[in-house]
Amino acid sequence: MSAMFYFTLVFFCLYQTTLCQLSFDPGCSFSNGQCIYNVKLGHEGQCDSAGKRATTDATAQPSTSGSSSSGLQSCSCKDIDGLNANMNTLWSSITKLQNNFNNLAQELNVTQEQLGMKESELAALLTDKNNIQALLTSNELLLNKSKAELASTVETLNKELDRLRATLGKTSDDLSVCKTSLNMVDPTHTTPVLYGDFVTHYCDFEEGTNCNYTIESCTGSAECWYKGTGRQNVYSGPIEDHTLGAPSGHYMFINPEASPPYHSSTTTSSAYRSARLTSPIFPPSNNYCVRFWYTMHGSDTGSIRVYAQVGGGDGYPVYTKKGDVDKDWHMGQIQLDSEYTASPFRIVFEADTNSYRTYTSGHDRHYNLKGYTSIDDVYVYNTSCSNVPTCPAGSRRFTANNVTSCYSFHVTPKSWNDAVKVCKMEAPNGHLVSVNSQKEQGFLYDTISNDASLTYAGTNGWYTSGNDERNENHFKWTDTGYPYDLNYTNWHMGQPNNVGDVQNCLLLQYRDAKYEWGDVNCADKHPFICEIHI
Ligand SMILES: *[C@@H]1O[C@H](CO)[C@@H](O)[C@H](O)[C@H]1NC(C)=O
Ligand SMILES: *[C@@H]1O[C@H](CO)[C@@H](O)[C@H](O)[C@H]1NC(C)=O
Ligand SMILES: *[C@@H]1O[C@H](CO)[C@@H](O)[C@H](O)[C@H]1NC(C)=O
Ligand SMILES: *[C@@H]1O[C@H](CO)[C@@H](O)[C@H](O)[C@H]1NC(C)=O
Ligand SMILES: *[C@@H]1O[C@H](CO)[C@@H](O)[C@H](O)[C@H]1NC(C)=O
Ligand SMILES: *[C@@H]1O[C@H](CO)[C@@H](O)[C@H](O)[C@H]1NC(C)=O
Ligand SMILES: [Ca+2]
Ligand SMILES: [Ca+2]
Repeated sequence: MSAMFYFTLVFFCLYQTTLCQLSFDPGCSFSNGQCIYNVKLGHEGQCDSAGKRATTDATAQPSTSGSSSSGLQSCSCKDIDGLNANMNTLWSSITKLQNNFNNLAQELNVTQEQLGMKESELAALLTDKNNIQALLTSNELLLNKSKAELASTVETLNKELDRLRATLGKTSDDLSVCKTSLNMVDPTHTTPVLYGDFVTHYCDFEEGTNCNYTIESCTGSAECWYKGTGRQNVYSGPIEDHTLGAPSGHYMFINPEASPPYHSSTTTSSAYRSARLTSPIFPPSNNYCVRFWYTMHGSDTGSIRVYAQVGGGDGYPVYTKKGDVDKDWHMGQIQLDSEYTASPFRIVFEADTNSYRTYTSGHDRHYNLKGYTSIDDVYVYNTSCSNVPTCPAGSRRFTANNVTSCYSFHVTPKSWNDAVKVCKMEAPNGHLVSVNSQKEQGFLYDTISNDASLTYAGTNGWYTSGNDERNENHFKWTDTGYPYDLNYTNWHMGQPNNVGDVQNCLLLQYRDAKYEWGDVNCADKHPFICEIHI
């Protein structure tokens, strides 16, 4: 019996905590599960009392504000600062609501699991069935009621978030119209961009189906795309795949060693072979944006050509890259207009090589096999490239050592590989966070400890991009696909310790020691932080 009462108490404490967190959310107060929302729209700015911009901001050009009467008549500097302040207020409200929402969603699940556990314990311990039944029913009623209230709070929050996003979108539009009409561009303030109604078809080539990309069959001496891990050849890139940046990640490459033709001379023109990797069919839209990562390295590197195949025909390439670049991963971007995208189409990645070997008196004399071309992490968006936001909604910006990034905190625990995938979906240059300085560590710690729901979610640590799968006890940051050494470190005493020989992932592990680091098993599930360099 005491077990059930204890549990009920715990449950209500959780529930109360949630309400408390929500009720000090500025602007949002709760009564009967209803969110009463009230945004205070700030109007502070840097304009003087006459409504002129009183700054030395070189990009605000007073001379052009006179000519702005040809644009928005009613738009003044004061309006801009007002809109700016409104937007920041809305934006921070959305972030808070989003965190509370995630927290609530998690608590609902935890509660259901706990209930199942305690019920079975009780059933085994107590013998008086009638009493138990009555007790269970009365507690179940209580719990059902609480669950329903939680569910309705979640729903209310969800609606509120949608409404705020819409308002923010509109304010953001107004601001940019206003700024454009005054010919003002402020490079230090980047308007948060909202996700539009586009979808992303993303392929990291980790699964066997290759996301329905097909490899042209290669017979005889034809060239072919292969799936690879790690480094194929000391003369060539890459050293790891682009997604995980670790030995278990995969990418596609053409293999000049597969069946290089024999040549009696060094004339390589007849050694030419090409290979194709063809996407599934994409449905029509006004525009498409394609982004992909490639390496091209080696003295005999050929080229990559990308086609947008409409009907049966290739047309001319929409993207071409030729020759030896280097061992690093680079991003290619293609903007496709409606001439290509008005009807269903496919994307074709074609790569070629001239590698060959010479043959003299029955012996292979020379292998000329230095021309690897690889691709990984292909993004196909059914909108134009300029519509795809650089940073996900709700992320936070921070600059340390001249590097600005946006960071998003994900409270639902995932394995390291699954967490990387979430970060990759956010942006082509997204990955788990790499903590490169004391400043960055401090920013992460401050952000988490200033937010009740992040503090609560991060009890058992946050994943970073640090990984030593390649070389035990040589942790590297993996965010670029070209793993690099930890310069700054912040290990907890006694860490890393590779307990059980299975700890290859770097966790911001010790909350009570300002998130000093430890190594853990990458299969363990933890909340995680994504970082996008901008
Ligand atoms: C609840 O748990 C189930 C199964 O564990 C999971 O599929 C689902 O996403 C969870 N829901 C939330 C809101 O966390
Ligand atoms: C509690 O909710 C469950 C599922 O919604 C339902 O099956 C059960 O009958 C409810 N219990 C009581 C006591 O109302
Ligand atoms: C992108 O595709 C999705 C799903 O097919 C569709 O709902 C959306 O309207 C499309 N967006 C554009 C801009 O075409
Ligand atoms: C691949 O094709 C199958 C069958 O048409 C479809 O169910 C699946 O969603 C596709 N996968 C991707 C990643 O497009
Ligand atoms: C940051 O960049 C500026 C201008 O490029 C340079 O003057 C400054 O030394 C850099 N600071 C650091 C810490 O690298
Ligand atoms: C590592 O840190 C030191 C000292 O902060 C700095 O001088 C050096 O440039 C850093 N190296 C890299 C590769 O960031
Ligand atoms: Ca990959
Ligand atoms: Ca450890």
